[in-house]
Amino acid sequence: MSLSTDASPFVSPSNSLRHDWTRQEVRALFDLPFPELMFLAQSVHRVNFDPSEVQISTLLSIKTGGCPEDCAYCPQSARYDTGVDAEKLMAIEAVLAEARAAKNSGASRFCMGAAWRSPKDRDLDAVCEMVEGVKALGLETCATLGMLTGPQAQRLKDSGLDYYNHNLDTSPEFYDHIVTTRTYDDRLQTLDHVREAGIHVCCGGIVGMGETREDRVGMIAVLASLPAHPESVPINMLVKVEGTPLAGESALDPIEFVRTVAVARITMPRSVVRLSAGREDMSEETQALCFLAGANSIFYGPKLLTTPNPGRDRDRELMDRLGLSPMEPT
Ligand code: SAM
Ligand code: DTB
Ligand code: SF4
Repeated sequence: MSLSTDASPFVSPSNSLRHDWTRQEVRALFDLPFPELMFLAQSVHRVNFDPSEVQISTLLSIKTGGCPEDCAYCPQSARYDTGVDAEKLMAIEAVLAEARAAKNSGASRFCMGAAWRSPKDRDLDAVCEMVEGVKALGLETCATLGMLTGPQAQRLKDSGLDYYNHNLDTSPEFYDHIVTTRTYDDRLQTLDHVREAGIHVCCGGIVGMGETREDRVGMIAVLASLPAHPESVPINMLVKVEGTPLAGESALDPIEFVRTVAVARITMPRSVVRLSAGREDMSEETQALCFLAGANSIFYGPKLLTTPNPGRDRDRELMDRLGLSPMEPT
């Protein structure tokens, strides 16, 4: 890789999308001097987005805890003693009240998360009613419910679901260090069902789980080589939760986090890249670098699913200081 400020071959003149990213190319991006990487990321970002706009999503855990899966990062797995108790699926009216509040505080998308391996058909009936209700409020809808069959994805689409979140989390090689109760291929299969149903895909991963840079390279290479790039790519910094196997993991260098965001931006130029979990423990300077690296979405509101997120006042203040404004839904 030459040390040049020439953005080619990554910013193609036709701004066409590539789905054939090799690990070698993705690794070369990660290895760039930081100023070169940031220049490329900004060049790509500006061709495709207004760099002062940030998409605003709010999360709600509609079914918390008691999950049978063993994801080593997750406070909601029934296998770990994290103090998160298993609850039942929330009532529809309570979910709609939260959605109304999210809309009034400025969110344009409402993401409903459930601690399931996969939804039972009876549960899906209730979630479909929630999706219809949230959509009727004028919000974009997103859900993350675990693995889906093709018909389940179709039912969600028919009820008005705009996005489905299903993360690949890490590289194929590192996956079974993190989760043993399902496979990478299971994840890819659900993503296929979601795509086939015509729902927008929200798919990314978590860094800071003790993976190597090569695992981060592998994860981005898989995401950027999907037949269609996910419309939304959440990059999460591990939230270390006491009781989970990853609680004692050492912190990832924030600059490496920013690099991961930049590489996601360059390889998936038209995707909205979300600076996702982990902002509560991230400096405002690191967050600002993530926006410079091409992140253009956040979760807004004081709680993610079970863990804290910066308060609304703090985020409004940060956005004001950086001159960022909310992105209108497309
Ligand atoms: N159960 C469903 C599933 O796993 O697909 C949906 C909910 S699950 C909590 C959604 C995503 O949250 C996971 O795929 C993971 O990427 C992210 N996540 C969970 N715990 C996390 C943590 N401690 N830090 C960062 N991200 C986390
Ligand atoms: C995503 O990529 N991150 C969100 C959302 N999609 C569902 C979840 C973050 C969860 C952080 C841990 C918690 O709050 O339980
Ligand atoms: Fe369950 Fe999802 Fe947590 Fe894994 S990430 S334990 S599937 S809630």
